[in-house]
Amino acid sequence: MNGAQSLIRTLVDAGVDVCFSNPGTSEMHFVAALDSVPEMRGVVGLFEGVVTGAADGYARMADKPAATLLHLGPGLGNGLANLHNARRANTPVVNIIGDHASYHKQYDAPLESDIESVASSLNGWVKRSESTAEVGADAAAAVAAAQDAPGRIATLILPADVSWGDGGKAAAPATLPGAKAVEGSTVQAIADVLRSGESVALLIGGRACREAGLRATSRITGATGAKAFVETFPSRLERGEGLPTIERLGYLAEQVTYQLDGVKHVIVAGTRAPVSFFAYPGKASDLVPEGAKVHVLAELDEDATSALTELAELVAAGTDPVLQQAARPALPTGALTAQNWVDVIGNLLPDNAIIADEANTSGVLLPAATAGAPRHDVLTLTGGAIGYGIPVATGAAIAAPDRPVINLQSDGSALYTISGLWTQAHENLNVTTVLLNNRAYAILRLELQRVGAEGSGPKAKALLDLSGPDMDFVKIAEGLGVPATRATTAEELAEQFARAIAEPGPHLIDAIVPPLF
Ligand SMILES: Cc1ncc(C[n+]2csc(CCOP(=O)(O)OP(=O)(O)O)c2C)c(N)n1
Repeated sequence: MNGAQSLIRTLVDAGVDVCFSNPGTSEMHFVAALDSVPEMRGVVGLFEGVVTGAADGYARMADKPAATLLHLGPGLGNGLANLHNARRANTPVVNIIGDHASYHKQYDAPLESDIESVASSLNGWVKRSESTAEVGADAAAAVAAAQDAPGRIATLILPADVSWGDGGKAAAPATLPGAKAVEGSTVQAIADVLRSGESVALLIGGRACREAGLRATSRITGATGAKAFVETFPSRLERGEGLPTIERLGYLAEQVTYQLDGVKHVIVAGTRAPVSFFAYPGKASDLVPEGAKVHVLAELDEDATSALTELAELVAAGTDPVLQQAARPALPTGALTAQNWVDVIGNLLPDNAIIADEANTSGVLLPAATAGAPRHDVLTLTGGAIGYGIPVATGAAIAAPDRPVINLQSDGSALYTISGLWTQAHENLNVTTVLLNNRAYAILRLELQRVGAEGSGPKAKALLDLSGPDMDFVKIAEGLGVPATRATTAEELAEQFARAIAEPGPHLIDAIVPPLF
């Protein structure tokens, strides 16, 4: 066995059997080794941001990491923004980064770069494999590091000679300790806070945004009168009919200030106390109401779901969760607006859908329109680095081939990683992209006002305008192999969306919507 074969064998034995790849010469032995370990599925992405975002979407749905295969420092650098989003989602990812053969590095050939420096910005686990005999053990350690609670980016740097050398040994998977349990005394202390009679807000995140955590949270609020919120950008939120509907904390600081008005205690479980997404002149960065105390029920690496369930037993024994009833908006009519396009989605969302939400400003009314739709998962932009939607939808569709994936996708963000559509076509994935084409960086028009940037004029406006030429996403999608149609009215969107979800394979609908700002 050569090093590459031992690496892939070890990954597969540890359950990592999908590798999103954009390889180069230094990774050719890894590419060749795919044929000797048939259990590993290689999926090509045409830009590294697609590769890394797909690995994020995959792991959010599969609850286990995918591998990425990237080409030296520049390949990793191209993939960095979506690895950043994965890091903020606490998604486990195993990066395999090819490097020059060890004896070649001294020559400072054109692709020579400081891979460790690029990788270290991800605050995860980084290792360079020093010998062929060690690659298997390094790979097992990488998978374990990626899955160490709450999940992180593990990067294994693989020199070409280590990869092609003989004497590779596959390693057995490491045992994973799982999330740490919260001390009983902590749960007791939080129960006392809830019984204090003062106003309490419970903020949940991470794994607690799935059914068990949501049910416990609903019981707690029902029994104690506490408010509850889901963190602003959850990595995966389960919602819809039959689940408790817990409001998300807003994106704008003003919304959060309103949501937490009068609160004296903020309890966090699997997330952190709220902060403003950006600083604004004269406005607070810390969004915990003045004078309120923050109490940690569960840190990010602790089992927030079990802690919430134990807390519910203490303060809400005999109280059932409040479950969302089925409720869909009526099918609307007329030229597309911010309200009617979400109503179309709410009306037609298929059972058991996965929504990759990068609708940005066009999606402000989406949560209300889909609250009573059939049960679904929502994946959100955890790290604020745009261009995540198409890749994450791609990875989610590979993780969950039997579920319809709906990518609600703003135009500006789509263009960062638009080539991911080709991967969807190449793999024949069931992804329906509704492309919210507002021909603008609309959020930045709002932000331009909010940061108080005085005196902006036509030159500033021009930087935030995506019209002239107007982009034709039907042609772009078709050129990348994805069948596409254009909708300008709610009726057209409804007809095209119903058809797209009924047909296997990817589809894109270029939905022409007015910019909100
Ligand atoms: C990687 C990255 N680059 C740039 C930005 C800054 N940025 C934030 S929103 C935005 C424009 C978003 O436009 P679009 O996706 O069309 O959504 P809209 O605001 O129109 O709803 C940009 C460029 C970012 N967040 N991340």
